[in-house]
Amino acid sequence: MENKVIMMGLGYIGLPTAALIAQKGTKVHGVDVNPKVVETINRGEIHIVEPELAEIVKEAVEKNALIADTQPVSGNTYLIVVPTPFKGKNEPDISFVEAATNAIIPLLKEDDLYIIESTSPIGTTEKMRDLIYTLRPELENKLFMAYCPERVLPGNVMFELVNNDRVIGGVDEASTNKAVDFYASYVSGTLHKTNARTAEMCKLVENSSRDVQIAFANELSLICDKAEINVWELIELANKHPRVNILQPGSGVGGHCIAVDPYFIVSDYPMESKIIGAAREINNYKSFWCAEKVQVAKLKFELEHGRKAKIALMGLAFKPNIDDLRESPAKYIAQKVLQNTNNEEYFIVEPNIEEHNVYKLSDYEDAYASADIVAFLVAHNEFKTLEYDKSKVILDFAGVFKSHVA
Ligand code: SAJ
Repeated sequence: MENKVIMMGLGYIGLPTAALIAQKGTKVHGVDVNPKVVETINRGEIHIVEPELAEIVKEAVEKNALIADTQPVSGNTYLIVVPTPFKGKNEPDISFVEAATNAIIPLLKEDDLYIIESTSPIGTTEKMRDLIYTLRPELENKLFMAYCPERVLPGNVMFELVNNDRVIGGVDEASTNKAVDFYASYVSGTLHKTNARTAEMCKLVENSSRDVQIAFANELSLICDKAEINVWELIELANKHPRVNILQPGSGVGGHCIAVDPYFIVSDYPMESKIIGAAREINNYKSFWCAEKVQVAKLKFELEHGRKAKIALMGLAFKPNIDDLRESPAKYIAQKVLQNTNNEEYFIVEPNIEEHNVYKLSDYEDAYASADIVAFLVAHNEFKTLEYDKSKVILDFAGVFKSHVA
């Protein structure tokens, strides 16, 4: 029988994956709770920003290989690619995974393959297996179930979906093997077999590892600020050691993955995850510290010059050269600084977006030329074309000039 994939969730990962599978010749029925998203995709258009995605979706929809809908239909392979947000104080909320699973439970039949890709707390796949078999006891041990985390970097999704290695963990060996066969149809990276719990943990650990490493760099930046050492130079020199590879400090850690996933471990294993929890605190504190630095610079300027400073806040995105402002430390810093305005003049800059619903955006060159205090919150490429101007107070949090912060 021809394989048919039911993709539950058509967001940043679900839609590119659905389009890619459809492009490779498998029929995909994509499901999203948002009717607007469904309409957009069925017109052959996309609702997210991702290079190369638009053409692939258009082609897949025109060929009838990809159909979007608000409801699932019967298929052979079910992929759960929905968000796992927080509830309460940093506790993962798997209700979307549960809802998507509940929606397909009536459709399941013998030999179907069920895969979760959503970032999930450890034990989620087993929990969903138990839920499915409680409601469909006649299918017990007749389904294949696995967890396979996505690992793609926004902005490079279409390449990484195909080329990255994947970690695939079934609830039993037969499930792992069946899931490996499925991914082999469109992934050219190596497919690594494990069990479901290890695969779930692997995703959380990858992002936690990066968060811990960035926290180390951010902690160094705080120490160096007090010790009057240029942290950028220090890290470059330390990295000349063959076994040292320190990441870059910044204005904090943002995005919906690295700043989020470590909490999935910390909330379930609070006593054990000391470094992982501390890294989250350090990275969050770094953003607070940057906002305080701007405040201090502003007051100092006023005392020294007897007038209000003009201040440029350079960048709002969560990392360089993207237009994504969600969970952005730069946005947090801007909000915090602007809460304490006292008739100073501000220039808010984000060259990757046209307009913002709250802030009036300024051109980056104009803002830089006009400001007395310039705080680099993100190291966008445009900013690196500016020339270091000694007459200004430059708070180089993002390493644009790799200069000492104040
Ligand atoms: N950052 C630093 N210093 C650095 C590197 C990054 O401060 O040296 C900051 C960035 O500015 C940003 C944050 O960290 O605020 C995260 O950016 P990122 O580029 O490191 O990662 P994301 O969130 O875009 O994507 C990550 C990736 N995970 C890893 O690299 C381990 C990606 O492969 C995952 O698929 C993605 O999370 C996800 O979906 O989980």
